[in-house]
Amino acid sequence: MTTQRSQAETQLLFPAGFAWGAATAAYQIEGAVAADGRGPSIWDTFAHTPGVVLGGDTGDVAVDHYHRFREDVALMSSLGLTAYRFSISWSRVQPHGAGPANAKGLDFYRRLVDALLEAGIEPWPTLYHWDLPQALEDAGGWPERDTAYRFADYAGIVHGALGDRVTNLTTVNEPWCAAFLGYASGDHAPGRREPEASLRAAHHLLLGHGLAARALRGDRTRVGAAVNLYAVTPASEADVDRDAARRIDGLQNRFFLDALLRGRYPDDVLTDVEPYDLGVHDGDLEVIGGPIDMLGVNYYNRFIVTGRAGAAPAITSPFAQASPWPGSEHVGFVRVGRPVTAMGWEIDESGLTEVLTRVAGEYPPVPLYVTENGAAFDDVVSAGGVDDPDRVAYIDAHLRACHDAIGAGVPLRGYFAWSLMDNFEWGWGYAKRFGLVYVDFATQRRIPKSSARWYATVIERGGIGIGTMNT
Ligand code: IFM
Repeated sequence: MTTQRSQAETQLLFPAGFAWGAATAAYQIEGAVAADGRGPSIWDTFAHTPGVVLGGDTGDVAVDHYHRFREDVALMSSLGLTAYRFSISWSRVQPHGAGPANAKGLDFYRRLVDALLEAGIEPWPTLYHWDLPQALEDAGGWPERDTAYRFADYAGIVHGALGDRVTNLTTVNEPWCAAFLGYASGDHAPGRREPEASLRAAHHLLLGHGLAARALRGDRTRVGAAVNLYAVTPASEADVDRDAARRIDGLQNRFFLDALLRGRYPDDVLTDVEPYDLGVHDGDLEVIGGPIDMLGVNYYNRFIVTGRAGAAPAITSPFAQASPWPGSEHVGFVRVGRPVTAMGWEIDESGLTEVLTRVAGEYPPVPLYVTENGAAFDDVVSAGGVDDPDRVAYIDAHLRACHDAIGAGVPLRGYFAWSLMDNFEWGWGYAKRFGLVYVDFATQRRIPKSSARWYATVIERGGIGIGTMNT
């Protein structure tokens, strides 16, 4: 009894039933891009374009999860994960983005889901993590309204195949990135630099979410979306900086939150992007703002912004040339000297508490999950192992931030570390390692880092130690 009490007193415990997970995405891990009838996606095309991905890397092989998923599920099991968030490759399921399902593609996800369930790990599939079938991009991509309807059809196919064994289904992951890195800055596939198209893409991604959510919600299926939110702070109290913060908060956070949770776009953001036509039809926002069962929050860092000329752009790609903020291209991003990850992103866990309490405090109630949070560091193998104390410290600090949010009344129900294992980090190729598990990309050998062992202890104890990092 005494032992139990003293253990509880020295730990920050999370609520019973809290989901302890890790996350990945299809193009970043699966490889096998031509296997079993998979069609090309915009990321296949983009990654094979010279000069857009560091080192000319592609996801052709990635970490070969398509062939090694059983080994990977065993790894998850050894960490004690209770949930695993992954994405489904649309072009495995519908090679050309429309028409009948490719049975072999669906079978892969059936096998994966079954393996997870057998291991006692809850599958959390995401339907769209940026890999639009190339055929749909050829027809105009997300800026075309029809893509939203094609997405809803695809969602129905996946639900038909997996709906009997999957409870939590996420529609779109980080629609901000898909829209604005894909169609405004061109840092991501399909690499277009067309501000109006990017705004239409954002609207149609949300519409696709809404159409899918309306069709799939049911007794068994809980549907939500995952948005990447940032704490946004003006670099100074000057009007020009406060306006910059309003703009970035508007397009990065409120555009998506207001649409999903209130069924409207913020007036000030619509004014900021006034010259552009988003292609909104009557009734769209009712569809987008229809009920959801949970909201995923992806959090990495805080933006400190200025409207003054001469500040640096945000770090969105090694080759960044254009702004991903249409209508607010002048805004600059400032560093304040905090420690950075290998991405150059300053670490600020207080921003996570801030965004979670903001969503819970300012919007209609919805269960929240941190669906991504983690850090890249320059990990090295030494004596057969990988010691990554910086990642342990990062996740420890962010879990404390989650605990603070729960203490403040936020209905936070789970946490997914990004990422389960090292993988293809988009424009950075294989140069940035976010994994709890190290992958030797030449041999595909998986080596759990010390952060993986530490996270396993956290999961086992249901919380983190006060004043220590439970190592
Ligand atoms: O790797 C990405 C992921 O695909 C989406 N969210 C951010 C991660 C780190 O950049």
